[in-house]
Amino acid sequence: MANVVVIGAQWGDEGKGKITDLLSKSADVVVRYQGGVNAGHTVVVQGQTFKLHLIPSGILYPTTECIIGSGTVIDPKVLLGELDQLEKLGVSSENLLISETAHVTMPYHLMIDAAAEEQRGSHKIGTTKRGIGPTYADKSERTGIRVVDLMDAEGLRDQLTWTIEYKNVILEKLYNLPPLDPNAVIDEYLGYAERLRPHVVDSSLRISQAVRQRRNILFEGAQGTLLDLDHGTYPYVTSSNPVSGGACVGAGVGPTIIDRVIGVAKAYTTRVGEGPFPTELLGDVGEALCDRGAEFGTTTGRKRRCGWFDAVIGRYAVRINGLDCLAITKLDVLDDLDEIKVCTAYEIDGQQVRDFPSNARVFARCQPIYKTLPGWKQDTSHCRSLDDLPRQALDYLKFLAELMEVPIAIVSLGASRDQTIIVE
Ligand code: 2SA
Ligand code: MG
Repeated sequence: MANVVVIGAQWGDEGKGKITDLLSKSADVVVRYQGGVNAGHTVVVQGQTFKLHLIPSGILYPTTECIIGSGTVIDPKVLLGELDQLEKLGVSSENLLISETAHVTMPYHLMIDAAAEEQRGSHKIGTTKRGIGPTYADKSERTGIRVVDLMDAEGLRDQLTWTIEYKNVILEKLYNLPPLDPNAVIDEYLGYAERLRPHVVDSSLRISQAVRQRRNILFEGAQGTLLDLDHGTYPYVTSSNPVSGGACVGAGVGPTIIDRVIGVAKAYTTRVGEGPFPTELLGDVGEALCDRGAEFGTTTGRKRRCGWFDAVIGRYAVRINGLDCLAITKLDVLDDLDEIKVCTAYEIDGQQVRDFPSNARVFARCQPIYKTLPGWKQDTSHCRSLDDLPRQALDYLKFLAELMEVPIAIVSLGASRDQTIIVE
C-alpha cells in the first residue's frame, strides 16, 4: 500500500468515496487535504448509508487514524453534525484529528457565497453555497479564522469583533444584508470549539510521525482535477487544489514521501454547477445515465449534468496528477445502452486537438470527436473479475486505458464494497 494519493480525474463525484473506503482497509492514516463541506462522499457498508462531507470515510475502520488537514476549510456546525451521525450509527470518532491550521467557515462566508452568486446572475459559478470560496478568499486575504484561533477564547473575541465589523460593512453596503451580531457569533463558535478541542492537533507533525513509523498513509482528494483552482476550468472551479500536488501543500508533507497516485474516473462523465462540458448529453441518453447512476449531488441534491467519457480530460488528469493508474467506477450504469461513445479528441476551428486547452474560451468552443463502441446489454453488477465481464465491456475498458496511457487497476460496478474488480 505505502503512501497513496487518491484524486478525482474529472469534475468530482467520480466515486472517490468508495475507492478510498476500499483502500482505507490497508491504510493506517487517511488525510483529507483540501476542500470543505462542499464535498459529499456516500459510503454504503453492510446496508448502512453514510453521507460524509468532511470526515474521511476511513473513520468506518476502527483503528484508522483520520486527519482533516491544514489545506481544508471547516464548517464546525456541519462537522459536529457528522460526528453526531457517526455516533448514532455506533461509529467511534476517537481517531478523528483536526488540523490547527485549517481555516474555519464563518456565517458571513455562507452569506457572501449565496449573495455573490445572486449578484453574478447569468455569470454564476453554481457553487454549493457552503461558503467555500469566501473562506479560502479570507485565507488568501489574511483575514481568516483558523481552528487554532477557535481554541483561544480571549484571542477569538478580539479577532472576531474586528473581523465581523469589517464583514458587516460588506454585508450591508455591498449586498444589502443585515449585519451580524459579533457576540452571538463568538458565543456560538466558542461552543463548537469545546466539542472540537479533543480532536485538534498539529497535523503535519502527526503525519510526519506516521511517515517515520512507516505507517501507510492515504491522501484523499475531494472534488476533481477539472475543478482545481489552478488547473481546472476556471472560473468554474472550486477554490482549492484537488490535484495530487495539493496533497503535499494541504497535508504539509514533501513530494518525496508519495509512492503512488490513483485517479478515479466514472465510466462516463458528470458535472454539477455551471461551466463548459463538451461531451454533455442533453437528451434521453443523458437522462438515462442520470437516472441509472442516481446522479444527484450528495451535498446540495442538485441534478448532475451527464455526458460521455472524455479521454481528452482523462489524459489531462493523467498529466496534471502524474497518475500511476485509474479506478473506473459505475461501469454498470452503461449496462443497458445499445452503443457507447468515447470522446477521443476535440475539434476546434476545424483543427483536431488531443490535448486539453488551457485557454478557457477555447475550451468552451471545443466539439467532441467520438469513437462509438457497441454496448454489452447485460447486467454487470455481479461481476467480480475481468473474466466475468462481457467482451464488449472489457473492450470498452481496454480502449479507455489505451487512450489514457495508464493501466486500469480497479473497476467498480455498484456502491457496495464487494461490487468491485481488483485487476491483478
Ligand atoms: P464551491 O461550492 O465553491 O466549491 O463550488 C464551486 C464549483 O465546484 C463544484 N463542486 C462540486 N462538484 C461536484 N461535486 C461536489 N460535491 C457535491 C457532491 C456537490 C453537490 O458530492 O455532489 O452536492 O452539489 C462539488 N463541490 C463543489 C460546484 O458545483 C461548482 O461548480
Ligand atoms: Mg461528491
